[in-house]
Amino acid sequence: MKRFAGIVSLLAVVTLCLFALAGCGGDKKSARQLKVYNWGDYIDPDVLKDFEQETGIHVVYDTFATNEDMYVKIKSGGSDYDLAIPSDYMIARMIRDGLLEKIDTGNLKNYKLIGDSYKDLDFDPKNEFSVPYMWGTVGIIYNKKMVDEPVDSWGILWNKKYAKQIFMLDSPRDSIGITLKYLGHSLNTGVDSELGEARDKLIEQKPLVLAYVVDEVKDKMIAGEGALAVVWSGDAVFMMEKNEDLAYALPKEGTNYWFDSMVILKGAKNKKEAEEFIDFMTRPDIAKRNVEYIGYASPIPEVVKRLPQETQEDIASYPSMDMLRQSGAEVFNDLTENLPKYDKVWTEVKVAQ
Ligand code: N2P
Repeated sequence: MKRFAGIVSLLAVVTLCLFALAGCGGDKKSARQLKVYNWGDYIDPDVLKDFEQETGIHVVYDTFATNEDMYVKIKSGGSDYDLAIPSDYMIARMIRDGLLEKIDTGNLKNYKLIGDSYKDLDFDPKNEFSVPYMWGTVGIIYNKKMVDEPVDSWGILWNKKYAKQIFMLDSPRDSIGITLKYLGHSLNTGVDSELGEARDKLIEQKPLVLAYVVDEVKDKMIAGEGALAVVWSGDAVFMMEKNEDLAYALPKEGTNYWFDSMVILKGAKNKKEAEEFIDFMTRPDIAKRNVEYIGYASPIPEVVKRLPQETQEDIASYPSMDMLRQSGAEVFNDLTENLPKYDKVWTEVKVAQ
């Protein structure tokens, strides 16, 4: 009998739980949520969990590999994201297209912690639409065991010695951009002959390229599957931590340096939640955890100060802005009417045999 009573009360408990769960499900409308669209491998996953736990906001999280992929998805509508993290030139384009909401930085307790060098930048001159997340450069990661000459020029990516040992970034602005720099042109050029030269150079390089990749490059270079790869700085830092044969170089012809910032998308249903997320990501302890996990550079001086001295001085992590500008490094511009020319170059490169 005792056993029977036990079973009955167990059943009662189970039923109650089921009702409670159903209640939660039915209550979905009032539960707070946030839809985030970020680059792959661009956050410490535990930070996301902690945000949900601290705020009770459920995060729906999706990733993209390039600015262009992100843009197409958002522009086509129906994706419903509240927040995204594009780069400079893409932010300018999204502002121009009316795809972004203004952000009330007055609601952000931690906004004041962002360094002045990361504010008032050309792509958002009054800081109305974006809050800096990370910044960095484009460079070459190489395996010292496979490359026994100095890596100081983009030209090495055209050296036949490294045929089928080179990874290029499957990202139009980056791959066309570094080729333009190698040829001595601006990576924002609209001059047809210069873009034609870049196209020819990239087509000439194709037989040497093992693959055009984005996030997959990390596993491949760590495993020693390539000698040279064009990568973003934070990914280089991540790889160098895992394989000590790897090193990062910023070629002498200059490169691209970039800023990725958090934006709120036009018509976002969860604007308040998006602001809470931005403020959370800007909190120094949280920003530091992200930096340590993904390898990229923080625009928050308070965070940088807390990193080991050698990281603060490492050109892969924190090259000085002066050094970059002197080397002719440039930020990508919104290409406006010249954009179709770049799209055409990239398509021609991709289809070439
Ligand atoms: C990380 C993406 C880095 C962003 N996978 C480069 N702007």
